Amino acid sequence: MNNMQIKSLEEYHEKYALSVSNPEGFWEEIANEFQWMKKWDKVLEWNFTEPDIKWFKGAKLNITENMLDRHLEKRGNKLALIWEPNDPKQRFVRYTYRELYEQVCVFSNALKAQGVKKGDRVCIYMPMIPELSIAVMACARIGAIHSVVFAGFSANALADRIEDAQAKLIITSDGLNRGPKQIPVKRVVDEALEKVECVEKVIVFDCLGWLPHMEEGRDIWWSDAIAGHEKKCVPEEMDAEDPLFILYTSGSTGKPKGVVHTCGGYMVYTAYSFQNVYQYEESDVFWCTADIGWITGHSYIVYGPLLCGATTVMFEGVPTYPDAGRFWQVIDKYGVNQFLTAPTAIRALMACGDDHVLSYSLDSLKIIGTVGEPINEEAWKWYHLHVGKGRCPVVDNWWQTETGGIMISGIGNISPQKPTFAGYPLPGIQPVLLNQEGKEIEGADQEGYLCIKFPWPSILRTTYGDHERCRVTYFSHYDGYYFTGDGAKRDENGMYRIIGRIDDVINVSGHRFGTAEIENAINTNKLVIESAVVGYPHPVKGQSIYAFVVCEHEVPVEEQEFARAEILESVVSEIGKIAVPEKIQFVTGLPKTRSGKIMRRILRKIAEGDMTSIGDTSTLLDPLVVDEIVEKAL
Ligand code: 6R9
Repeated sequence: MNNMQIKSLEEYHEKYALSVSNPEGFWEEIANEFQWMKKWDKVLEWNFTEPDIKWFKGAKLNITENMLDRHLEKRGNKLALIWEPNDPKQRFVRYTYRELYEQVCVFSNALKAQGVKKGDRVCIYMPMIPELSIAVMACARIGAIHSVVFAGFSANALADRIEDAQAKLIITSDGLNRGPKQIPVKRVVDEALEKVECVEKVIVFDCLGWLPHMEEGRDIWWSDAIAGHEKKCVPEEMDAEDPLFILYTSGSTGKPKGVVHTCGGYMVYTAYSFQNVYQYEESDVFWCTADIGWITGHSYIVYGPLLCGATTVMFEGVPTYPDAGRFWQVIDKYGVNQFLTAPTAIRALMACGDDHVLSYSLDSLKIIGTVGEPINEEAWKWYHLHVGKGRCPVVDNWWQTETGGIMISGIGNISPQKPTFAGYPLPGIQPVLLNQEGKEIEGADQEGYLCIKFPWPSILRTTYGDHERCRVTYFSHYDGYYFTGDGAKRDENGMYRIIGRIDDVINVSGHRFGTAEIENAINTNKLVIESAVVGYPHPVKGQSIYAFVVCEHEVPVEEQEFARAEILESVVSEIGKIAVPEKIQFVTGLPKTRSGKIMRRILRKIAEGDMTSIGDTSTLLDPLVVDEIVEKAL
């Protein structure tokens, strides 16, 4: 996809200006680089009121034809996917484009044989193994809508997502490897399936040889499901605006929402952003360490790289197993040229000492990226110096599940870098800073709510099954703008720095959780009457969770350890280990306004240990509770 690659800063500015003055012309030229079964009647039709956004209206395509078939002639023998197992002693697996194409076709046929049709929802709950990518693409090939659920979510969280999407089939495995541990997966699916009724079939990949319970008539082994199927499968003709996938993400209220992305726009934007931000060249090897359970894995392990004919690395393990040099060892092993990871991983590895990184050459690296949360200056500098050896640009990728692809970021070695600043918007992206009244803030050195005022091809189209929720969450805060939920700052050169969430979303190790979601989980515990959770700064995780909990009876000190364990168990069971609070403080009441609203601002200050700036508490229903909470703060 070299034709759409920006090659200089000057060209970036030109392209950016064009994308604003003539967005339709700009995107049409890029869209022409892809293979369409039928081209569009209209490039863009939109309003942010309903919202109703259509890119490439009337066009027909199949995204996998663009990821696989299209490359066969030129890149049939090129490596498409390199899989690095959890255990470095185990053999790695490689797929050429032809092999991947064949595997996807076989599994597409297998899904069809299980009765999956265009428009059906398929839930994928799997470890980071090649079959996960194959399953994702097979769904896309036959027009089934995939909903990948991160395999660290609990049975309850999985059941909610299956139910919401009304998934008909689940693809899973017996268990998974995670560093030194092996974790059951099928058992979680079985438990989730006790709570839902829509699922007809479960395909199970044998990852660990565990022989889990197989429900007669419902569960089928992957190897049996694919047996005898052809290595060819005609790709389903999809409308550009047909849904491609659903991905659940947390917001400030209620249960996680199913963000819906569509075929045409998502294809164009993930490829465009990948090609540009990472300046991918034909022989490069690209590695993104995310899990495919999150949007970063969707867009920059599977879709973006394969659309661009790249070699993409997929890693099953964790950064610190068998030791803190694992990432660097893998980079040297495959000659990785572009590397993308999260600030939390950088900080964790930084804390393990420089020796682990200094013993690897990392000569192949050209560009290193960071994504998922704000990166602090110290981590940025360490990454640049020790991983990038002072010569690789750090591209800080700001974006969201809802945006589908990278929105604000450095572009390879082309645009300027400034630690902690994500940088300039990509062409086609029109960010603005709004003040509380919703007025655009102009000029340099300003801070405000980050919103986007014009659609780009991979903007979310709806939240599954509840369009009104999409409107209220993203398009109703400020008329005519997409609301990101982030606060940002713009410097004198127009570069953006993302400050963090301004809503009730906590970002723990790059994972998003809503405060309400965690509170609901805590409140399921029978000891608990009510709770309030807030985020506070954590040296490795970015943010950590602090829970203030009111119990039915005051919990004596000697019983607190037990009660804490019980509450943690509730969170593990409702959401998963990834969402457990670091601190739980038992309190007799929460600071509330007279109208009963919890004053999180005060609790945040207490969690941060900043007792001097708690501010005015006189409007509270019972100001005395604050004194008590402060006194016993953890
Ligand atoms: C891609 C992804 C989105 C939220 C987003 C913001 C935070 C992501 C960031 C960043 C600062 C970056 N975020 N990237 N903050 N700098 N480079 O992470 O999607 O899981 O939906 O999270 O993460 O707060 O609003 P998602």
